[in-house]
Amino acid sequence: MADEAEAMSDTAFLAQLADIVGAAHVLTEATAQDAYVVDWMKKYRGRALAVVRPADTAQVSAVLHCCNDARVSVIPQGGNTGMAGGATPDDSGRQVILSLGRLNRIREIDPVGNTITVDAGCILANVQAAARESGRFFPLSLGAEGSCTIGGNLATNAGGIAVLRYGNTREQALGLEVVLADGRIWDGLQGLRKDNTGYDLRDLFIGSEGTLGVITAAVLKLQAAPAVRVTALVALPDQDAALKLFVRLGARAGDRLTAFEFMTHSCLDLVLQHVPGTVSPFATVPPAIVLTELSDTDAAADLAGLLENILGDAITAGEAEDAVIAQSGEQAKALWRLREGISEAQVRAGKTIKHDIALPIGRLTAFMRDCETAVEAAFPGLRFLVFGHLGDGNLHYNLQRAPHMTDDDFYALTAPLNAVVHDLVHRYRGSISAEHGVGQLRRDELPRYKPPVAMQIMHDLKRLFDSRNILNPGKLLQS
Ligand code: FAD
Ligand code: 2HG
Ligand code: ZN
Repeated sequence: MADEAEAMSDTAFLAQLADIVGAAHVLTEATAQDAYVVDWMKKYRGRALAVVRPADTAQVSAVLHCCNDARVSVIPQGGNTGMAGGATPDDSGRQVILSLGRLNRIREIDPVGNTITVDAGCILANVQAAARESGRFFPLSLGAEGSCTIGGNLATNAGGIAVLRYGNTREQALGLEVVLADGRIWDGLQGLRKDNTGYDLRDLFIGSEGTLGVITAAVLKLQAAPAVRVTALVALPDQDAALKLFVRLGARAGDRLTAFEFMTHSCLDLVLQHVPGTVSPFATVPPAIVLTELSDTDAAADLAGLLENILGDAITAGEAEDAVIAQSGEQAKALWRLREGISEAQVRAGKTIKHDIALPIGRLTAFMRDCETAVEAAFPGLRFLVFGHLGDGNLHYNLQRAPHMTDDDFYALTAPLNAVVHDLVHRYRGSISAEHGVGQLRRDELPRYKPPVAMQIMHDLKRLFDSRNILNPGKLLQS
């Protein structure tokens, strides 16, 4: 009898949603939902009452109003490329996935204020293209840019490969439009560069991972387009050399240093083995590798000469063994593929336990040494895949199973392995989530490392914004 009543109320509830967005945009069949209920890493799988695809802010507002009244949880989802399980529903089959992909308009480009206003469901690469077509540059860039959305980037405060020069997603945002849990709309799209009228609501929503409100649009900063760019892959004798090279490049190239990405030899090995079409420019895979890029808005700047010179000095000083400078855009792309293919290669190679950590830059290599020793002592034989945005102090400290382990044996190590890595990160005064967010992946670890006062304030804010706990419950914070 209860099941029948629930089924009837589900029918009525789904009909309400269909009235708002159109029946074709309320997906209830398992096959239609498939791409939405599993995350990119295929680590999390949930079930959903429906996937709802609104077309605009008014529809998002009406859907949230309806869900809040019915106390149905809502999981905001953009491109579903997140790495913390933040966009995957639980397995109750009672939650609604709110997919923002149809909110995909470029609303306005302001060439005087140097801003672009976009719907939250715009794919990042489309925002980059719109900026380019208007003679400007939108600098946020990451491996998933062909499918992640601006809303997801803002909700996770994504980093990526140009943070060193331009900052995280937060630094790109001048304003937001957000729908609150009860359907009210906050229009914060003035796009002002100065506005000291109290608490900064924009910064509260950025990085809130869909737990405080649904971002429906944003005003983003544009930059002058780089006219010249030079990319190099550098072979290093060891990991310590990476920091020396970083300091050397920073001192000579200043803010023309746009990217400084690091990987250990096992990452390059993995890419060469699993990503079709990749070729190493080095005869043997070096112990450590850096991919670096300089760029300038002045077409006359001799960046190739400058980089050649700096790398030559680094080789003379023993800080680098070899370097390849891309001679064309195609070659630069091929070098980037070696770096950006690491995530894809990991998925193909098997299960990975990931750590996305931030550390004081100067202590990175000391940390790597200490952590390797600690992990090896506790869990001998694991494969280390250490890479990341070294210039931002951000490492992806990932591990794969030892040859003698089954996947299940390996996954059973997750909690104790996380404790070894993250306790050390904490001792080094670092962060256990640099750029991917907390989602469900790090939720239970957060209270171990975040001060109780900060946790309390976050819970208080959550209650204030979402008193019925319908927005992405169980993500970021324990419910
Ligand atoms: P989703 O995965 O759909 O959602 C992520 C979180 O944001 C969820 O909690 C979701 O509920 C919430 N959310 C989504 N849209 C909204 C919205 N409109 N309003 C409110 N909440 C919302 N990340 C980096 O930081 N740096 C990298 O270099 C990087 N490289 C990557 C490379 C690859 C190959 C892949 C697969 C991922 C990478 N990521 C990286 C992770 C991921 O792409 C980013 O975190 C991205 O910002 C997520 O965007 P999305 O639209 O896919 O969000
Ligand atoms: C990257 O920098 C992404 O490539 C993904 O943040 C990291 O696969 C990962 O762990
Ligand atoms: Zn990254």
